[in-house]
This record gives sequence, structure tokens and C-alpha cells, in this order.
Amino acid sequence: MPARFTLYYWPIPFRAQSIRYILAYAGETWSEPGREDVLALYQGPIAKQPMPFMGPPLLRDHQEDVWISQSCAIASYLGEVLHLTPGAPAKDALTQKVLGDCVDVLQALTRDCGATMWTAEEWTMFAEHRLPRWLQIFEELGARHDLKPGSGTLLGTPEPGVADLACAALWTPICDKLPKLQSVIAEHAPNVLALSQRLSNLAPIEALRAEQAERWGDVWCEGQIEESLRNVLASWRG
Ligand SMILES: N[C@@H](CCC(=O)N[C@@H](CS)C(=O)NCC(=O)O)C(=O)O
Repeated sequence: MPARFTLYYWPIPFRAQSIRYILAYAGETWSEPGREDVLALYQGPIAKQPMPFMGPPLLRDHQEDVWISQSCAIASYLGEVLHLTPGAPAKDALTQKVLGDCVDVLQALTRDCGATMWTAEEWTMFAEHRLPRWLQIFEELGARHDLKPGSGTLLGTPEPGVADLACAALWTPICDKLPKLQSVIAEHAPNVLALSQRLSNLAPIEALRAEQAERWGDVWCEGQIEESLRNVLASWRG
């Protein structure tokens, strides 16, 4: 049977990883066309795009005949159709908050997708101030919902949901691909790290990670900004 979903994104983990984690966790299959197909949609005339959008990811749900852009909107949509959102207004709003926080962290680490490159000084400021605060924000949110080292979820839901999967899809690739940051994560967000590892080690997600590592190696966000990040990390005392 053809896959229900098609995900258009670059061949990197980065911003689409939360979408992949959600799909894998839910046992869904999806296809990911190659870079040329993504480029064709991205560069095509807006009037011809199936959903007007600026940057991928873009998701197509063949079953519902729906196209969606914006990673947070895609994750929310999948949460609804795959029953992975809490289903109560306050916790649904918290799910949106977590999705927004995840995107903010990605933007911060990549200086708005490479709008400027890292200098050693700016990296040190970020890594020693804002990054720990971001981690403490995730950790405190979990603590307020009884997240423990070996159990619990970010929002206190009985089962993991979109918020947990997005959180794991943020921090695990950072640990995997930028290992120098793992000690910062462990220091400031130990329970969030443990939750991320628990989810990332589930069989379907573990298989996804292994397959990506095989195909893409250590790439995280790619491009000059990844190079810049790796350069500052190499000389950072950590
Ligand atoms: N807010 C959007 C941002 C999308 C975005 O910036 N995509 C990047 C890849 S991570 C891209 O290729 N952008 C191309 C562009 O903005 O021209 C989202 O979260 O989906």
C-alpha cells in the first residue's frame, strides 16, 4: 500500500525531525522525495505551489488530500489525526508552546538559519547563558508535570505525545550530531535528556536514526552555518 504521507524536506534531520519522530512513533509510513523534488516545489511559482510556502518542510496527507507547511502546524496536524495531542485546551496550548520553543532553539543554534555566522565570543555567550536557560525551561516544564529520570512525560500525559516527540527530536539529534553539547544538556536538563533518550531508543525511532546515519552521516543542519557551528564548537572549552 502506498504511504499515506509524503514529507518534502532537505536530506538532513534538523527541522523536520519532529515530524519524522511523530510519524515513526505512530507507526505510519511516509515517503521523502529527493532534493530535486523539494527544490522544484520550493523554487516554483507561488501560484503553482500545492500550498503557498516559503521554506520546507511541507507535508502531504494523501488520505485527506491536504498539504501543510510550517513545521509546528504539521506537527499539530499529525498530533490531531494520529491522536497524539492531550485533547484538553490547556495542555494542547502547552503542546504549541513546546513546538514553538523547539523551533526557537533551532533558530538560535543556527542564528536564524545562517543569517550570520558564529564567532567564538558570541558562541560562548550563547552556550553559557541562553542555551542553559533554554534547557532549564524544558527541564522545569517537565518537573512541574512530574517528569522523573525513568518515567513521565513533559506535560504529565499518561502517554508520550507531540510535545515529548518534538522535544526528543530536538535534543537527541543535537547529542548525536554535536556531541560536545551533550554535557550541557545533561547538566541543565537531565530528565529531559533521559526522556529524549527513552523515546529515541524506541524501535521505530531507533531504526529511523540508524537509517538516517547510514544515508546522511553526521549532518545536522548542513551548509555554512553547520560549518560555522562546528568550528566554534571545536575550540570551545565546553
Ligand atoms: N517557520 C518555518 C521555517 C521553514 C524554513 O526556514 N525552512 C528552511 C529549512 S530548515 C528553508 O529551507 N528555508 C528556505 C527559505 O526560507 O528560503 C518552519 O518552521 O517550517
